[in-house]
This record gives sequence, structure tokens and C-alpha cells, in this order.
Amino acid sequence: MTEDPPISTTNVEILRWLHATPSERATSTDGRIVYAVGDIHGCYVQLAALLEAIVADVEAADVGLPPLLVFCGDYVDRGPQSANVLTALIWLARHAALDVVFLRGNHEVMLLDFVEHPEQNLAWLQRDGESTLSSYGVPLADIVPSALDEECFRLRDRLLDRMPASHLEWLRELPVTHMCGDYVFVHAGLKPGVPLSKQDEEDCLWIGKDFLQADYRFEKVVVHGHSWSSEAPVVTANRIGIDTGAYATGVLSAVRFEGPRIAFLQARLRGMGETTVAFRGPQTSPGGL
Ligand SMILES: [Mn+2]
Repeated sequence: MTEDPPISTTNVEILRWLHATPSERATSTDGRIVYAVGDIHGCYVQLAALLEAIVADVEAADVGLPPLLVFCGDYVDRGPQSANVLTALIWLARHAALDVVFLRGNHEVMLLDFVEHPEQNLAWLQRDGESTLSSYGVPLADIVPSALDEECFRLRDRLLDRMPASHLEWLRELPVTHMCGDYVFVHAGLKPGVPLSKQDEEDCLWIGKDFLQADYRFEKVVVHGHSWSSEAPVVTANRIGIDTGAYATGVLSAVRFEGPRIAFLQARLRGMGETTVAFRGPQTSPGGL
């Protein structure tokens, strides 16, 4: 079984700022406050701190409809505590006084593919999945790489012994996109030139520069994760990227929409961030976000 999650988030700093310019294209969030959270990748401590900050923000706001909280996928792999992240998210879905949507990321797909066909997913196991198996108490450390194609079935079975059934069930049900007001939420992005209703699932989960470098205007502004280059979220005319590489930078980001107003929250683990240029958002606005 998984270890108890650490409860201290004192080593995490919360940063909040209002984006300088309101969105011109996206003015509607269907009358509610909407939050979207970027790629967590097993970074449970930052997730816990960010959720605390979001809950406090919700309590301070004068809201009619319950706020919507969208997670943009890639909950597992790379970071240290994937099992605890899934436990926390499933708890949140059951208990939070928010509407919560969890999107599918390509790392959730790779984990499920490993469960179905371990022998075909050894590259994932060695590259990104090792930390996820380890978080469920299934270490790979004593297995030599050349033995993996035989050992992978045993590793899969040990993982299934230790993974709560609710985790597997939850992973299998994640939707690929979600829409609210003038925004569409998706893990990786969308294929330029293709209407929202005709998007291919593979593109939604995996697309890279074909989406990032295009200035194509979809029917809605795209909010996505999957690709990061620094600790700063990216805002362009057609998309908002909120993956800030938490597993490498220590920084987990969320965006907050209220009508045309765009704001950001970040949970920053102290003592990390050497891999990128330090980023400080503009200071907190006086009235909160
Ligand atoms: Mn991804």
C-alpha cells in the first residue's frame, strides 16, 4: 500500500499574480470562476499546497455557482509521489465543494498501456514509469535492464496488487477535452485547421510544436499542459500553456479565469529551479486575484 502523504507544505511558497491584460477573445466562463492546473507528474507536495491556496481563494471570493477546477492531465511519472497524487485527486473528486474535471494526459495512457501490454511498453517503464511503480512500492532497482522483457509481467502484477482498484478505474474514465465558456481545456493541444468537434484524440494527448508554433484561432481559447520551457506560464492570443515542469523546476502552476480576467497561482518548492531561469511573476494584486 502507498505511504501516508506528508502533510507539511511549509517548504512550498505560493505566488499569485493577475495577468496584465484581460482576454479580448475569451470573455465568458459561463458565469463562474474556473481554475485549471498544469502537469503534476507526481509532485504531491506542490499539489497539496496549490489546492490549499485554491480553496482559500474560493472561500474569499463571492461566488454564486460552484467554481470549476480542471486538471490538465499527466498526474503520474517522473516526480516522486504519483500514487499519493492519484489518492489526493480521487479524494478531491468525492469531497470538494467544487466541480472538478480530470483530463487524460499521455502519461496516464502510457501507464494503462503498460497494464494491458507490459512487454510492449518497456521504454516507458525505464524512462518515465519507474518512479510511478516505485511510488506504489514496486521498485525496479534490483532488475537489470536485459531482464525487463521477462520481468515486466511480474512487475505489472505486483503493481496491480498494490494499486487501489479505484485508481485504475479512475484512470480509465478520464475525458480528453472539456469546454467552459470561451475556453477549451485539453492536455497537449489541438491540431490547427481542424474544428474542435473533429479533433483526433492522439493530437489532443501528444501534439507539440505543430500546435505551439501555430497562431491558428480555434473556436475557443485553448488551455493546455504537456509542453514547458520555463517556470513561466505562456499566454498568447490563441492559447494558455500552464505546464511549468514541476518535476524538474519544482513549480506547479494554475490559471484562474473569471470573465475576461486571467490570473495565475504557483506552488514553488524551495531549493529547486536550478534548471531554468528564475521567474517571478508580477507581485500579488492588492485585492487577491
Ligand atoms: Mn504530457
